[in-house]
Amino acid sequence: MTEELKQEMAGQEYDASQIQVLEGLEAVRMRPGMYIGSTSKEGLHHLVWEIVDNSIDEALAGFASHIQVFIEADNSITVVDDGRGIPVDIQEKTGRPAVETVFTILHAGGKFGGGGYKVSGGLHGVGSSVVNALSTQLDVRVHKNGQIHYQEYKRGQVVADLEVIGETDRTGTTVHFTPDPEIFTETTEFDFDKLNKRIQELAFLNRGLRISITDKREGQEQTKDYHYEGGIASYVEYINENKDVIFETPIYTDGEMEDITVEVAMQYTTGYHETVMSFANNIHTHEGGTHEQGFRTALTRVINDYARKNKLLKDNEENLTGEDVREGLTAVISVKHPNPQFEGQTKTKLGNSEVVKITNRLFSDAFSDFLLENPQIAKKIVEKGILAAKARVAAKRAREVTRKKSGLEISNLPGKLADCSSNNPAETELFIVEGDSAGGSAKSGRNREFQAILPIRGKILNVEKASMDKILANEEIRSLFTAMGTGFGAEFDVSKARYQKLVLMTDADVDGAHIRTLLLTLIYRYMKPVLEAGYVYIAQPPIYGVKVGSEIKEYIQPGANQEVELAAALERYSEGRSKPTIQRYKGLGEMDDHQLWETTMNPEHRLMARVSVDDAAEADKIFDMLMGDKVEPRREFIEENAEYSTLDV
Ligand code: TSJ
Repeated sequence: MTEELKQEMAGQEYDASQIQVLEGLEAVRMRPGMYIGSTSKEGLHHLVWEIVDNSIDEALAGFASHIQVFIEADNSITVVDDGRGIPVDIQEKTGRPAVETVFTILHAGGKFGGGGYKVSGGLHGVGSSVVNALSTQLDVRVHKNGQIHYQEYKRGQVVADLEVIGETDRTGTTVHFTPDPEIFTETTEFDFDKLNKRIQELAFLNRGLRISITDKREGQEQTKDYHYEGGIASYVEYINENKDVIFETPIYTDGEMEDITVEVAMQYTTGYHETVMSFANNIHTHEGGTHEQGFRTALTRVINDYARKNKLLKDNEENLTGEDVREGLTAVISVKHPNPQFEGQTKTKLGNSEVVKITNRLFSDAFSDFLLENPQIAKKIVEKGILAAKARVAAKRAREVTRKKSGLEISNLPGKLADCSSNNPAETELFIVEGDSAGGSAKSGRNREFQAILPIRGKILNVEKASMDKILANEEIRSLFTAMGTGFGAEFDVSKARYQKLVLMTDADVDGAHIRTLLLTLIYRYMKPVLEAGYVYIAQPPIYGVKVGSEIKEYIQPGANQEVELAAALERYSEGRSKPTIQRYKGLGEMDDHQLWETTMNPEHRLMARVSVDDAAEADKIFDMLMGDKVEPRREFIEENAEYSTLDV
């Protein structure tokens, strides 16, 4: 309590309730932000709404029809209404006139008189006493019972008792206040556009209300007067003013259930943009809430029901989605609730759960009646939704194509893939061939009908150390996944494999073994289902061929017994007229196309080893060892594999 107040109290008898009053308004001045949100420009304008809301309530109660707001030349505000006038009789509890209590007791505004409900009140739920506390001066004139009752306050404190200052032939309340620059340190200047915008909105939200704003400040004198018999239907028309609409008059419905009134106005534009605005007790619920939820559900259901009943949607066609039926929609939903619960980050989400079913039922009934009574409009609405659904499906498809292009789908087959002509994965084979020269031989030697060749060059990426996007950025790896058509990562789908044989064809030397290990590791880690399905093979180019004349009679595979097998074969063919000769094969690159076909690719002669998951796991371990930080095991591996690969798969 200030010294000033204490001194005042010392000279006068105050009862307990009056001490509370003084302390209450003093608290408002101490922490204004707690009552009006902030003391910035926002808070300053909030004062106007705290006052205007009372007149709106009087209008909603059915007693006021005209509200005027003036920005006075000195930046003070006057609000005038033609309601019953704030009661001036002495209240039992306080022994003071009701109007004085309104301005001097925190939270007392509008709570007396009973009946109806306080619809407005802003986000902070405070009243006129707060405005009084934060104004250097405030005066009220109540026109009631043929008399003009007057009282003035300074920084919330009563200047003099309520007095009669004249006669009148009307009723109503006029409040005039000057915001305190000690509180509003940022600015005390009102923004006409800001007040005007909200005043127009209040006019839309309160059908039939006349509300005006007048700027009396020098050089910017102007008046805006609003009065919408259509209420929120006019709001929808206003929003759609410069848009093409699919029917002229907005659909409008209002209803009441359990003391909750619900109004909905809506109109479709020919465009795609959705504008759904909702309000609860004239407060814009930016975050939506239960009223919007009820509306959306009803809109979707009613349109689908109508479309089905009228065969606009066939039995085999899917329902329109909420998004479909809201394309091009402009809608305003306004509910008035005796006890609104505001939730969400900015307290602009209506939380009252009963509002879902009330809004749903009231709107559903009205809207389905409307569709029945206006079949041409109904047809247009349904057709617009169907068009939106088609566009949605097409857009999804387009997105998938885009994803395929940027990703690893078959629409973007790698340039160096020599694909086969068959589309039957059960019979097709993909050869991964090390090196360009072997790749060239394989391409010309293969059976184009069912064999595809993907040459890869050099060492591929260390998939263990690389991040997912690095792996996906690697050209060799991308080529492999793209050619296989299986997708990658979470989207991997073995059933999409374009080949049910994936054949690794690498040289029988240490580099070949290394590359094969890398490939197996990649497959093990990123294509495991392909391994599990048994699709992965390793080509087994022979080390020797046993030739009689120009014909190759037998191939000898590399291995520990290769010399014994060669001798046995020579034995078998030495009985004939011409002596068998030995053909020795080195790397893949040393075979011509015909030889490569005959020895390694022709299903009639070739040997291929199917790779099991365990084999690949082993390769993966070897890979870890090769790529790991330890030098010793790596050298051992390379020495052991110097001759040819002994990776037993
Ligand atoms: F907020 C305010 F107090 F400053 C204020 C109130 C400011 C303005 C511009 C208007 C009003 C206001 C209050 N306008 N109309 C009313 N009505 C009543 O307070 C009222 C009148 C009669 C009865 C009754 O039951 O007879 C009840 C009420 C709440």
